[in-house]
Amino acid sequence: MSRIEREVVEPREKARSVDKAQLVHYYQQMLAIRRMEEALAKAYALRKFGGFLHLYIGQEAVAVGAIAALKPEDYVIATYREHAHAYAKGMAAKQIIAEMYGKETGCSKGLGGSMHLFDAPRNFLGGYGIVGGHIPIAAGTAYASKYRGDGRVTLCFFGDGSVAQGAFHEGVALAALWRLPVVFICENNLYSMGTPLYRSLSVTDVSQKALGYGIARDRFDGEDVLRVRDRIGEAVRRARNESMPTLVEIRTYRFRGHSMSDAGLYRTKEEVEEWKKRDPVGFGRALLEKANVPEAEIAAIEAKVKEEIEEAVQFAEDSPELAYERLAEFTYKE
Ligand SMILES: Cc1ncc(C[n+]2csc(CCOP(=O)(O)OP(=O)(O)O)c2C)c(N)n1
Repeated sequence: MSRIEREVVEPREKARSVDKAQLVHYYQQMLAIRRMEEALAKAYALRKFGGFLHLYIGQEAVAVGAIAALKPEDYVIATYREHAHAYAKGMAAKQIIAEMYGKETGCSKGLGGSMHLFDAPRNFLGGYGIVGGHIPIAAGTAYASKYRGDGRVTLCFFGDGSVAQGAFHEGVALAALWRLPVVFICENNLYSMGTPLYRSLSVTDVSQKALGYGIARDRFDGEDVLRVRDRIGEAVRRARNESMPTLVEIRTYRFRGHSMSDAGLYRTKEEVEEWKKRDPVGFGRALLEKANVPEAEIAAIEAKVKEEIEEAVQFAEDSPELAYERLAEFTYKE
């Protein structure tokens, strides 16, 4: 067992009573994210669109579980691996896929593409391409909420590669000092591109960074959507009721490469296969089976998801590109 593998072993919580409709909803969301990204990978390989594409496959329970703990008026801000967070916050697969294709019907009129999804009405404040660059922005939105007294919470997602960045410390320090209603979620998928965490941080328990700022922390494995929802739920309550930030480290794994051009030479096939045994989508299906949801009902959810994603791809294919003359309209404001 490698050093990385040893770090993610932890005891499981006891069984909980669960609401069937919620389980169905979480499974539908995780599966739709998985299928949407598989469709995106295929389209990218067929050169239907260019730029970068960082897939979230393997981490689905984190975005779905954490965002399930929010109210619609709460803010979510994320990095370049943000397709899942956008979908879980309510953006339609159509709008996401069309954005990747660079089409006018995309959420940013096709001008952003992957890394730049944004949906102001749903309070999804974006993907950001600069590692850690959005963490002070999250402190800013939480400051605005506190100043206005609007009761909103900001969830800020970032990778383990952000933790050594100055922006991380700046954002967390101010959030702690000013008691801001924000939850910092480090999605620790063990690698920053090809660099394992122990080569970039001397203390690989990321949650310990909270100690230096005097804020609450939590740390757990992220394959179980219900665990993620419940544990992030505690942090969200702390933010909303006590106006106090929390730093949460969720250990997870990306099954695909860092981006589409990553050959994955820094990890073994065996390691990837080992993690696939803890597939959050498979875990979600097992939760439905445990809750005695009939196989036919699960198959119906799966068929509906397939249809949703196929329709979204078709929508993107059929959509027009933004007319060249309109480009500046969204770039400059007089
Ligand atoms: C400030 C900055 N430095 C370097 C890069 C290049 N870069 C893009 S992604 C990445 C790795 C980040 O890894 P992590 O934060 O762990 O997120 P993950 O990709 O694992 O989700 C790097 C170094 C960047 N985008 N921004």
